[in-house]
Amino acid sequence: MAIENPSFESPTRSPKPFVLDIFEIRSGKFPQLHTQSECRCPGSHPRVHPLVQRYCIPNSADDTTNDRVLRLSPEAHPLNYINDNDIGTSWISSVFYTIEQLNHGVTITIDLENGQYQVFYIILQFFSPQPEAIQIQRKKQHDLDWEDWQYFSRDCSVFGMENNGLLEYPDSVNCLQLPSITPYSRGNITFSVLTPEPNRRPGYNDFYNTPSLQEFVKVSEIKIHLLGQYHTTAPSVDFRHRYYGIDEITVSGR
Ligand SMILES: [Ca+2]
Repeated sequence: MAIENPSFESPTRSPKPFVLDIFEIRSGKFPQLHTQSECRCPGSHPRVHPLVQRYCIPNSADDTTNDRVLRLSPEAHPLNYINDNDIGTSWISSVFYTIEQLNHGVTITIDLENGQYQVFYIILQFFSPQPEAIQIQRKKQHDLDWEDWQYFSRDCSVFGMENNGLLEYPDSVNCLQLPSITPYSRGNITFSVLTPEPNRRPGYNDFYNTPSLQEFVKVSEIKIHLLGQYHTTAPSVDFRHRYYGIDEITVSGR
């Protein structure tokens, strides 16, 4: 849609009273303004080009304007790259200036939308060095509280838990110990609910006769808390290396 600038005469030169000018502006056709939000256009060009969607144009510009910029910088790493089914695109967090900030970490919340699922796997594929600890929680339903689901840590005592603790019941939660050495990048961590390794989950091979396990896989929202990081917490490491990057989070369920 073309946008017209309402034209009106300057009150200093016009014999018309100033209120009439106001009236004309109010009664004119307002341009449809856009603000930068999810469209990922820069503030100077906040409107997605109506014909060529990879471009952004100024609010007041005509559809045929040549004043346009690319909608998404090829250098950008927005959060939706975390689950775009493309291992070649990565979300990258902001940089952590201090070790304390890094140890506090970030929380990623995934709303599965459209209700409740049975989730059996979560795979985290990292672009950056891996966090040293991960807490995964789930909500069975949107109106219920968060429940612990799985912990991972290089040293599970940070969560007050033992390394690779036994799973006493089908819905028990433990902390799996992460290796002391991990790749600097492109590592991955998998949470598999129904698995005999490294600790056998009671009922894993008899899912349909284990009601508590069926409850344990019900999910409507997932929260993944990343804490600390391998490789980057030595004082000699430049703080600009302290960020999280994730190529893809895969949630497998039905
Ligand atoms: Ca991706």
